[in-house]
Amino acid sequence: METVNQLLDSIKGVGRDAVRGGYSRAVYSTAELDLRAWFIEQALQRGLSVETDRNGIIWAWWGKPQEGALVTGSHLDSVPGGGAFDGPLGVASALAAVDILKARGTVPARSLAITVFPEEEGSRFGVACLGSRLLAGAIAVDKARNLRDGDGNTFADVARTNGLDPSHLGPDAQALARIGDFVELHVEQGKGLGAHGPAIAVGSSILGHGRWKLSISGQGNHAGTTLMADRADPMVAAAQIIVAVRDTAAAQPDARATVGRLMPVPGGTNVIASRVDMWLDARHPDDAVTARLIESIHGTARHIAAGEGCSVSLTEESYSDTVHFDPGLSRRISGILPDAPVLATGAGHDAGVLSAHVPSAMLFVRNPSGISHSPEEYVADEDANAGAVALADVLEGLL
Ligand code: HGY
Ligand code: MN
Ligand code: MN
Repeated sequence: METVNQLLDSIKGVGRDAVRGGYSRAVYSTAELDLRAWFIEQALQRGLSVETDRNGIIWAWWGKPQEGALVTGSHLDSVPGGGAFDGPLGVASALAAVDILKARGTVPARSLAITVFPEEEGSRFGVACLGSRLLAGAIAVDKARNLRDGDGNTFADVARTNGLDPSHLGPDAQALARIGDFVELHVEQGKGLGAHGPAIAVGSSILGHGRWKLSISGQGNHAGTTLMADRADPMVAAAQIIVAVRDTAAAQPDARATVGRLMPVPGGTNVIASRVDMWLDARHPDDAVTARLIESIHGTARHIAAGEGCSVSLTEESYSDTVHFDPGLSRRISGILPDAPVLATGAGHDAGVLSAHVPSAMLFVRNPSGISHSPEEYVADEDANAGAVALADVLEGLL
């Protein structure tokens, strides 16, 4: 029986990013397609029956596909330069948990499925949890179809290239009805599980979070012939806005706001940019506070832009309310794992999207540094194996 880290070792060469470090496994990239093939092979080796639904979600069934099944799973796509565990840990742990249950001679009273959701990170098409949002009807299908990646490919075209029919993307009540309970195991992306004590926690809530695009327009010009007094440089405005984002969030307890992605247009060394696009990620437990935060940032950005002779537009790209996991399911899981503390998370997950529709819960596995979305993300062997055993115990208790 392979351990979780042995399973992860078998994919450790897939999608390595020599420039950024870590892994870049964008949805439907060669790397993520290789991971999908790996998962399907692993599932078939365990005698699971595998299907990919019309939204590109992979379902590996122990028992026949049926309504009200017990489902566990996560994602295989990553952020650019991400770690080895965010997503794949949940998928590998689900495979290892099936091995453990089979070794125990468990006979499921209801079917069990392992799911792999596409585009959880939203790294290619900009909307996080795109697969589970499509399944649950949590995104307008036309908006999803017309999402574009950095090369201008629409999601519809990429989905078609990967065997899906874009006209069939969207809410799938039949597939959703197959989820009686959903449990996602995930690497902890914070410091809630300290270096000592329990290695596994039960999730309680997910911080509300959203993504906004800010476009700052100025006057493109020549870097050498344009006097400093004659400039309307959107990069200078952007720099001030980014600091203002930091200051605004820092002044609001529990708020987080990040600009991790910025794109000057045209982006030449000897060119004053004509426009700067940048993306804001903002989060707070209270959705109304997040809304006020964005309003404040937008007002400050307009003021800064005007001071630089520029203008700014702000567009919301996605938003997820704060999620509280199903209390009944979480209580049952805490009953199965009495030593596991209960932890809130600041990271979004497919379990969060599903929780509006089906009873959902999460397990977190210790990440000693708490660093994530970075090559330094780490889970020790013994904690990864403890996670698989905990997941097996939870699945056995819920089957
Ligand atoms: O951004 C998030 O919180 C998650 O990792 N997609
Ligand atoms: Mn992530
Ligand atoms: Mn994740």
